[in-house]
Amino acid sequence: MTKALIVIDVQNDFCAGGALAVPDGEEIVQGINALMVGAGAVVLTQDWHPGDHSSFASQHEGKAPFATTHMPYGTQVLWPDHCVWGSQGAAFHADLHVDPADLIIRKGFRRDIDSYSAFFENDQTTPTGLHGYLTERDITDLLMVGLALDFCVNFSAQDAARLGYNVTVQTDLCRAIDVDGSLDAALDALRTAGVKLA
Ligand code: VGL
Ligand code: ZN
Repeated sequence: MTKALIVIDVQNDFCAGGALAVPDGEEIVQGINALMVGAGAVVLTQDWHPGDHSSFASQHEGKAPFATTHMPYGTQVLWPDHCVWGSQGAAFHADLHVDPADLIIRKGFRRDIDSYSAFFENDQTTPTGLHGYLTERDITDLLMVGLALDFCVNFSAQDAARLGYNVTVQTDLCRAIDVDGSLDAALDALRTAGVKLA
C-alpha cells in the first residue's frame, strides 16, 4: 500500500493578492511542505486555463464574477479571470516546495470545459490521467490538502472516493472560497462520499 499526498492548486491566484484569492490561502504552504517529507508520493495539481476560458465571467456578456451559467455539462460558477496558463498567477506559491513533486497535473486547459477535480473535468467523464498514474504506481491511499476546500479539493476527494481510493482531507491545510454556503455543502458531500476529514 502506498500513500500519496495530493496538493491541490496552491497557486498565486488563490493566495493573497491573487485574482481569485481564497481567504488565508497562503497560510497552509509551510504545513504542506512539512507533509511532503516522508510522503510515499507527492502530486501537485495546477489550475491552468487559456485566457478565453469559458469559466471566466469576462467571456459571458452581462455576467459578473460568482454568477452562475448553464453549460452543456451543468451549472457552472463564473469566476474572475484566474490561473491563465503561463502567467504569474498560475505559478505555484513561491514558498511551496515543488522539487519533491513526483507529478504535476494540469487541469482546465480546454476552453469549453472547467475542471475542478484532479481526476475528471466538470463533465465528470473526461479523465485527467491521474487515476491511471496512481493505479500504475499501486497507490491506494490519498491525503488531500490545498485550495479551495469547497471546490477543487472537494470534487477531487469525491471523485477519488468514487474511484475506490481511501481518501482523507486534512482540513487544517485547506482553505475555502465559501460562496453561497458552498463550504457547508462541500463538507456534507465529503462525509456522504465516505471521505475522512482530519
Ligand atoms: C478553483 C475555482 C475555479 C479551485 C479553480 O482551485 O478550487 N476554484 N478554479
Ligand atoms: Zn479555475
